[in-house]
Amino acid sequence: MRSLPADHPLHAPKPPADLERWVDAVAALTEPAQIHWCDGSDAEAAALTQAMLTAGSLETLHPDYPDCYLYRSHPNDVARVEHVTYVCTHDAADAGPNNHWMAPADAHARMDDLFRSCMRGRTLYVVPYCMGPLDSPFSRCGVEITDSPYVVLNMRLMTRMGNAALARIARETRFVRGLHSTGDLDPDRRFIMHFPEELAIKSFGSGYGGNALLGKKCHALRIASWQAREEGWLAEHMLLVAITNPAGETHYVAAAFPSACGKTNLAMLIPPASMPGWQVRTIGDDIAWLHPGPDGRLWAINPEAGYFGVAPGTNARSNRNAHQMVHRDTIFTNVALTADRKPWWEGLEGVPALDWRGQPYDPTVGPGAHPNARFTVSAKENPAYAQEADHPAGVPLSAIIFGGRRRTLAPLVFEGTDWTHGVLLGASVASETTAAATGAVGVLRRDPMAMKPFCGYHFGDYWRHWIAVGAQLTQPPRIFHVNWFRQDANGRFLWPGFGENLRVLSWMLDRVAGTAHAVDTPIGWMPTPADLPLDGLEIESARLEELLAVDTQGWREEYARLQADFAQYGDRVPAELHARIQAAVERLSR
Ligand code: GTP
Ligand code: SPV
Ligand code: MN
Repeated sequence: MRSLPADHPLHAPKPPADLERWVDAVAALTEPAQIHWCDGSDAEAAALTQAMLTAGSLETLHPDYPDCYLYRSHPNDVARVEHVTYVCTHDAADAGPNNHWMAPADAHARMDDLFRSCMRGRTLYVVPYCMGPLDSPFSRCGVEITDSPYVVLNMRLMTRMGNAALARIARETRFVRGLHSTGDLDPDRRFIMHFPEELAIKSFGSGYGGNALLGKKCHALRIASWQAREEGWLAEHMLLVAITNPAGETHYVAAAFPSACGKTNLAMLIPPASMPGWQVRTIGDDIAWLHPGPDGRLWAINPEAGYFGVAPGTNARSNRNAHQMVHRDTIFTNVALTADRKPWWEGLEGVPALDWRGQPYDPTVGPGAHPNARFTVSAKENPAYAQEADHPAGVPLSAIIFGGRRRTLAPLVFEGTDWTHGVLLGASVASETTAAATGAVGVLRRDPMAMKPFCGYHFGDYWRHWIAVGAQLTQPPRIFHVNWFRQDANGRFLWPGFGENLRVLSWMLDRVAGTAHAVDTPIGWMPTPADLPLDGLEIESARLEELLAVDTQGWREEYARLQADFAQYGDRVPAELHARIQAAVERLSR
């Protein structure tokens, strides 16, 4: 007798009783026409895709894009909605000034009102998933209940979804419960609620990625950051990358940049032709879970299995790997279309025929693709995929990089003098807002550790926890701050960025090895232009000087702003951070 394929539905493990009870209770509240337990199989994905094509909610693309589809979301539902995202803890103080807060009982009541009967005529999908390798002790499971087949197809690419995850859930006792409905897409009836004390999420009224793919920001950052503090680890908005130098030595680096500020690009970096022998491979592009290891190093896993990446700006020059990657098995959301139905966005050649709303393209009306148009694709499609992404123990970090999008002040790169100073570098990240969240774009705001929208508890407690984790490390990663986004008076970027960023990474790895020179400045250690490997790069020396200068008056003002920003977190801010600011200010005043 032939054995069944591994993903055959007959292999479905028996769900634990409390999961079945929860599904029954949700079904009683939401009244779906039917219930479907997702097994994660190819056949299931094909059937869902076919149903969406028939319904007209997915569209096929040019034959050069096999198994790729276009999805257009509601025009009012194109980004994360931070103003209606809540952390609902019993004590409001625990959520911190960095989160919107609602009492758990009130939040449940309000959400249950919205969910009542909301799935009539729809299918309720039960989506078991695992964040992280299925056999890793660091991974955590969840179940998302949703009425959106688009969410199911995305969760299948972004997580280890289906029977294998359900089998782990059946073995373990704890899983995160995420309840999602697209609802009626009324922005006034849209809420994303987190209950970290209950390991629960309720999301209503949006189908957009960060609001609706509950394994991602809701579970793997907001809920996980809370769990991580209780359990002694860190859940971070970080890419993970393996960098091999010409000598064949591999270092693992994590980097936190705010949304749409370059994580996917750095994670998939292509070395410039003038740096032969370097190799960069991707472990993750958005989220990293960090654990202090018994060896005193900090170990990292990527809890995700795919990328939900920014499409605009992606092209063969800026990111050849990503450009190749999104030519098969990809879901495109809110991109434009060429006349022959190829996906199009700003940064690609030519002009589209239809814009992201499906209207004839008119450049006077707006961009072709939505600025937050995204691609969803399995990480396995990445030509630079690192096998280490599947290692249950993760990878040991040599360096952590923080960065923001800042036209002025922040230099190209500087280095923390030790772990605690590195925590200050992270806590002081500020960045111009992007289209990844609704609201004004280009406004400078403080975004500590790139976690402003994602930290599930009080920032003061979070920085304290960061310092406590560092205290356990005998071989901590070095911590750096970068800014790829400095501009000249004409609004031109001073630094070429993208692949050329490897020059800065090379200096960092030499710092890790103890071989690179740096200058001791009031803000941290900095390279001089001569310390960076710049062979093969044409850049005026005046620009380099500007990129690597410390503006004394500007930094005095910056630290004053930082102190004012920290003041809102009161006495939960670790005294060590105040002391480090004070020390820097004194040096700047000498
Ligand atoms: P999320 O998925 O939203 O968390 O964002 P991300 O950090 O992964 O953003 P991504 O890498 O997709 O960056 C998107 C934007 O940053 C695009 O507009 C890119 O063109 C721009 N970008 C990335 N790297 C660089 C760089 O080195 N220099 C410049 N000037 N722009 C960059
Ligand atoms: C971000 O906004 O940081 C993203 C996209 O990575 S989303 O998953 O929508 O949050
Ligand atoms: Mn992100």
